[in-house]
Amino acid sequence: MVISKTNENGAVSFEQLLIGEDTDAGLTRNCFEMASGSALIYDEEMTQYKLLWDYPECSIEVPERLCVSHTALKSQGLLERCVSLPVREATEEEILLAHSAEYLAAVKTTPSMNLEELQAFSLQYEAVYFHQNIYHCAKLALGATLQLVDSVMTGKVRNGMALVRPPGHHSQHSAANGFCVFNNVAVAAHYAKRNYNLTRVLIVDWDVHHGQGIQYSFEDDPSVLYFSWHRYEHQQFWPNLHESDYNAVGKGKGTGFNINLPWNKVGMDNADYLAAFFHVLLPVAYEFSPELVLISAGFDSAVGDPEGHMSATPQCFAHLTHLLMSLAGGKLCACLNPSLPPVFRGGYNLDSLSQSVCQTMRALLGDPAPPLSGLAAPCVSAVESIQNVRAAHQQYWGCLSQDLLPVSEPSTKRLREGGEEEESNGQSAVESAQAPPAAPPMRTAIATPAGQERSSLEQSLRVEGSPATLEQAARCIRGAALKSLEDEKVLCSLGNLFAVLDKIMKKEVRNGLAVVPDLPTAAACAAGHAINSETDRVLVVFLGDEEVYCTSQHCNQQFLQGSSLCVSVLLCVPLQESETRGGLLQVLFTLVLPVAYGFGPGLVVTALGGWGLSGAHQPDWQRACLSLITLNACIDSKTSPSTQQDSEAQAVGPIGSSLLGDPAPVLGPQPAPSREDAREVERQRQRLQQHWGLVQAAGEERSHAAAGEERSHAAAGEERSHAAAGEERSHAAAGEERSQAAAGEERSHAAAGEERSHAAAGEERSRAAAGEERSHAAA
Ligand code: Q6P
Ligand code: ZN
Repeated sequence: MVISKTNENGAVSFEQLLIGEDTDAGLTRNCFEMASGSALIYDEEMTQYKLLWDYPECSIEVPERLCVSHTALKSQGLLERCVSLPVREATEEEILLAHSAEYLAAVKTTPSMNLEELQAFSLQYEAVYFHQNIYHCAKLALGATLQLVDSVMTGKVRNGMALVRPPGHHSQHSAANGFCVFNNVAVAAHYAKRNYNLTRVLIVDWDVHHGQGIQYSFEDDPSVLYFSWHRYEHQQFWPNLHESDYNAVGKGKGTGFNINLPWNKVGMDNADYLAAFFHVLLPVAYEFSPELVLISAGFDSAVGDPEGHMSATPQCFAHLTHLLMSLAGGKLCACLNPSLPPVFRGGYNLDSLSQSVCQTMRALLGDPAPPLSGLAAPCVSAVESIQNVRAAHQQYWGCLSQDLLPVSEPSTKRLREGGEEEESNGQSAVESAQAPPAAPPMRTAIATPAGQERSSLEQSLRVEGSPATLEQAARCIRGAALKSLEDEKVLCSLGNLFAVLDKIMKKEVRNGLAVVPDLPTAAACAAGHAINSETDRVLVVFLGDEEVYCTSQHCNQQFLQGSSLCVSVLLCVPLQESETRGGLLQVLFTLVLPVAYGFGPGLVVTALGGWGLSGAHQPDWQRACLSLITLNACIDSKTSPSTQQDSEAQAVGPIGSSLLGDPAPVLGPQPAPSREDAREVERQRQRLQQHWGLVQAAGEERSHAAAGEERSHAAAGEERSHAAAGEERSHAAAGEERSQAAAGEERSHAAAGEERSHAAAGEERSRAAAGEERSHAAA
């Protein structure tokens, strides 16, 4: 119910725009409990042990690993923004949560050992050394991790980071392994379960090595979901375990709660890592809905690491962190096991490791994530790994259950070759060491009803613009939609919308929110206005029900009006079944985020409508929060003015809260998407993956699942036909052609003049963006 009334100067106050059933309940920010601040736990004492004899296997595990990261945090001014917490020694009882009494007793004898004894003791285990002070340090490393868990669980801080040494994820019930003495993260998960009665803990292990120790600790435990990606190369890479492969899904009651994503090639980059998050980790993690997230944060998975040989940039870790921060109400503990210090790599100003650590800390502190490079598409080998782990888990997770994916025969074979040339040396990818520009001091601009500011969104900037004129609007949109602007109520709300946008574009605020009566028109105007103001690329996302989708169709062409510099993408995702949240999550992770990252917008306009947002269904508001937070993460110092229908004013509180950086509420375990939603998502996926590589979650076969269908999309100028033996596609828009025969595939990208061919035993890949070419000889 909306009434508009003009006052003397022609402005319509929002109080008059929004009336009726709207109550202040909708403007309450604290719809869930919130903690703030980030902890940093570190103690120099943990640098006080080192390798005392010649042991090449362990020579890279040096004390500098730790202090280098700490120094970097200090010099970037991040230390002072954190809550500093003291370390403590873990108790024996705590150690026993993940280790045997015999093992503890053995380790306890090491402080009094002489050099030969230490050496002999170390040799019972693999790739680990002992020192008189390591038992003490191992207790501090574990104690620091538990301090972090305590401060996050008690709400003293929202999240935090523990910088510890020795690391933990390889250590086992009765064995030290791979530089690790006690399994810090595994004990922390047991501890959190026991002390805080948690029933769902997520462990994300983004270290380049498989944390087999964590896997063993929770294999049959459904209350701890363990995700690890790792360099694997068909078991050729350490620790060379069969159980590190994708088919190790857990045991007994814990079946489905162990997720391994083995990388069978080196050189995995930002696109590969993000694709793993979009298509495996995030859907499963949100379905699981942890109460606490622990990251086993090794940075040997970043570019420049001599062990990992991967190519993801430090900036990528800000995004990975950000994407996990909407889980568990923001309760996130990053347990850092720093890898090699820069002295070993020729000392650039700020090396890959330090930058990765700082990027992670910045994300925890709530800074906007930096732009990412190289997001065209995951490589063939990564897609195969992703497809295989999805297939292995499809019977355990609703979000994967509609897939019916076959396990794909890897196109990479055992032999690793030709990898070297495709890796960057680390130096080039670690270009910009200078601190990113500071985020705007004020975070969110909100144009909402006057008179309701008493609510808890006081940290936002209230914005009210003068009503837009028809001429102003005509500069933003054309055609039929202009007609709807004759309504003065619409012009008034547009004035407010433009005012919010201007604040964002002048970088006075990071994001904003406006309530509008006509969603599609407002979104089109917002995009047009931004583009007119020299925003390069605008992403417009409609998330809503059928009604929103249909009404937004008519303004489709308005989004295509831009010049070559100004591109906007319109992503309409109608959901058939408005009752299930699974569908929304599916859309968000497998469609919206991949397209958003691939597009790299300068501005995101999220249009939220439908789904009964106006009703008293708090879960719906929460979903809205969630979608905004996640989108917020992917854009530079970004901005998502979300427009929404005035009938949904009650969602303003939760959404505003999200924009202000509050953590999303815990939604609880999520249902599988409905059949209808899943079908719709799949249909959209087929369409979108033609242009957006990150949408791809499986190899070529999946496009045949649709049983030899034929479609043509006139609008996008694309054509596709499937024949029994292969497929041909041409994409006018992307200037790309692809044909696949049984024995291989050839692609050429007109734009970049590149060529690829896949033979049975090898593959070639090239990325337009980077203009690079890689080739792998036949194995
Ligand atoms: C690597 C051991 C053995 C080579 C055998 C954060 C630390 C780590 C430890 C790796 C141990 N290499 N030929 O945890 O995972 O990075
Ligand atoms: Zn590692």
